[in-house]
Amino acid sequence: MRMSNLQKEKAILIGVNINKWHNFNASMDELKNLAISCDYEVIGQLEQNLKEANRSFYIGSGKIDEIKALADRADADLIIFNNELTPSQLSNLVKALKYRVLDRTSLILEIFVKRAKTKEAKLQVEMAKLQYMLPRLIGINESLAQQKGGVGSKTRGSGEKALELDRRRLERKLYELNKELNILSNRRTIQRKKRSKGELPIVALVGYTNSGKSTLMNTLLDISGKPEHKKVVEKDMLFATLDTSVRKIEKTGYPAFLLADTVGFIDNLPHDLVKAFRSTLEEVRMADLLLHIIDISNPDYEGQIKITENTLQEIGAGNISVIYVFNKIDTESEFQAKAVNNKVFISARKRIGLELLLNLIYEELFNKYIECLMFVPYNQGKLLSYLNSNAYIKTFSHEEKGVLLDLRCLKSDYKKFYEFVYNK
Ligand SMILES: Nc1nc2c(ncn2[C@@H]2O[C@H](COP(=O)(O)OP(=O)(O)OP(=O)(O)O)[C@@H](O)[C@H]2O)c(=O)[nH]1
Ligand SMILES: [Mg+2]
Repeated sequence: MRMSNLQKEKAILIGVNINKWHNFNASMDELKNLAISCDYEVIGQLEQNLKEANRSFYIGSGKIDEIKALADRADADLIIFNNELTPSQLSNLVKALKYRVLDRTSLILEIFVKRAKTKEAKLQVEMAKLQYMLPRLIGINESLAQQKGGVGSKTRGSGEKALELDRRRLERKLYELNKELNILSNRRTIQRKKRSKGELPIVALVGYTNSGKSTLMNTLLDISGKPEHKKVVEKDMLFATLDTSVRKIEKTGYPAFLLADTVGFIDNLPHDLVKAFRSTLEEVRMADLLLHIIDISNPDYEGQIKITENTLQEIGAGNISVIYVFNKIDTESEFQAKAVNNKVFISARKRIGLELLLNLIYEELFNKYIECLMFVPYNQGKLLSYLNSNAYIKTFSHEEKGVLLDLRCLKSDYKKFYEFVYNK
């Protein structure tokens, strides 16, 4: 641990390229960005090509001395592996290297721990971390217990007992966290129900981390004249957003909709994390429409599209309609603002192509809608207030026996209230 907060901890990155994986270089670049996002200084990198991973160390055992020499020379604080290590690989590496070792998953978890702000996000992250750490802690403790006690020695029993206590304590903690999360998740469901009474359609921003979801949210908030404090955090950093924020987008002359900004996805997003974020990702599952944001300045954006699509499947949002938003066209001269079917090319930061995007959104959301005149008698107060909150009323006039409304409403409502439709 460094004395000063100003001095960053120094990390060495290790990558094992198994079977000439075509995406290896991109994934090492991403690991570097993850480390920087986690506030480490990357001071060295070591790679090895292998046909298959080494069972004890993941990397070939011959490389261990090389890593150690590199770390000693560079005065490193920790070593980060670009893959998930098994509990035994992790404990073997810690023993052999005598450095702190992180794998890709625990690095991502560490970023989430640092970034989580709301109580729910904090609990979700803690839970994911515990789930991931549980078998690994036990692996490390087990070897410690054996070292202390020695096989067949008298003290062996007490080591095992401590281990069992540890396991129980962690399991108990997991149980408590789960209970607390359920309470929060129920509260969120109630909030969502309240919101859905208003029946405003929900559009969710989804996509790879750093693709520009939050920037687009802020740009759309600006366009609809929302004050600064409604804005969300946008940053050139992986996993800038962890919490779902929902905002109302209202552009003059258009019906309102809700827009949800959510946590970004990444290759090999730890499974426990996806599970733990289930309730915050509920906003995505409940959405009427997804805006899949793609960063076209990233050389591997096609791979990122696939990863996002797979993750959407995994969280149960695979069947929702999607608009593919190719973002950051300002960075590549070959792209121009255009919309083709359900694809649109924009720049959220430079505000290029936003009208095209909005038109697509409105078309997708409101082609389920119909424009008509309705005449609602004064004794139908309930219907009037229903339409007030569920339809977009363009104009209305008070007549002798009721209100004449010029509106846009759901086609299903049109059918339901057909007897009140004025211009059949
Ligand atoms: N050049 C350019 N940069 C952009 C554009 N849109 C967003 N960015 C930049 O991309 C970086 C990431 O933007 P965010 O909006 O934070 O991305 P995000 O998808 O919300 O990221 P996470 O919350 O980490 O998942 C920021 O530095 C933005 O300024 C764009 O249209 N053009
Ligand atoms: Mg964001």
